[in-house]
Amino acid sequence: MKKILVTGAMGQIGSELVDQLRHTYGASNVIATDIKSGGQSTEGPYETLDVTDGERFHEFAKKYQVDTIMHLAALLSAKAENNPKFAWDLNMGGLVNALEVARDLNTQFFTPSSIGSFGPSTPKDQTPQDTLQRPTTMYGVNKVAGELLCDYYYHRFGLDTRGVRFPGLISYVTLPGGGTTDYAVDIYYEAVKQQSYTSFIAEGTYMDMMYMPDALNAIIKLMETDPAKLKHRNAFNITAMSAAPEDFEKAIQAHIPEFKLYYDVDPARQRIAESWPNGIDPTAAKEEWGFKAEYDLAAMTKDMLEKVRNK
Ligand code: VAH
Repeated sequence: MKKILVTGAMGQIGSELVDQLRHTYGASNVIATDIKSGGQSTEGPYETLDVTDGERFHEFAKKYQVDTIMHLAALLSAKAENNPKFAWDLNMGGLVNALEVARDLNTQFFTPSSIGSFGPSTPKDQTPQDTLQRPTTMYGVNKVAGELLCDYYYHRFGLDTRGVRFPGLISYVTLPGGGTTDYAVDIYYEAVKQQSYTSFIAEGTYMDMMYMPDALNAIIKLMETDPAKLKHRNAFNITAMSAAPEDFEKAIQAHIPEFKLYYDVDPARQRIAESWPNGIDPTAAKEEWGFKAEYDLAAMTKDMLEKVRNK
């Protein structure tokens, strides 16, 4: 990877990934793009790009002669359920544009899938790398179709496509927008602000979670791995922890003893959460490219509370 174009650069992952890539590969070698105009915290090229505009996408990739495309622009699970047709157009239209640009310029390609690509008939515990995927959300349909599309471009055109199935990501730089796991971010802000939080996800609802530094390191490590080592290409299961709201409550109370967690369950997002696994098996990622998460719930909570307090 030498010249990288990132879509969705103003999003929860993109905003931090661009900074980390710029520190690693040089600011001028990382072209940040997003539908929002506005630029990045660290200096470097920025272009306003709607990924459903294939022409413009192609124009920027050629202009900067990129050798890698990291496609992050997408609508997340809860928002996608409220606007399924738009989610299809953005998530699938944007992805096929990204893959076509990558094919034309023969770049390396990364796009994330999600634990959202699994459904209620998927084994819920230690969810295998290769298993039944019948998601019941538009986001999940987009993610399964995306995994298959990326595999197709690899087998049909030899495109070097790679991806991971992200768990819920927790971060303090940019708030997530429209996800089902967003409660796990909001809880830290509310704990600092008012020592209490009302969760829209019910007690006892386990989902995979990961701290953003581990997510960013996983992307870069996967992309830098010798392709000969990869038996899978896209959609590696990766996770750092399986946690429910009460686990976050306990972890926060170790720092803020008076913290109180209440519940006001949102049926729509609860339904999405219950269709996803309790915990997935990341063995393939560990074996094929040395995936390792550094942060467990306690370490993440300590760092998140510090960072949110300083924000
Ligand atoms: C969402 N944060 O909630 C995203 C992610 C696994 C969850 O895909 O939609």
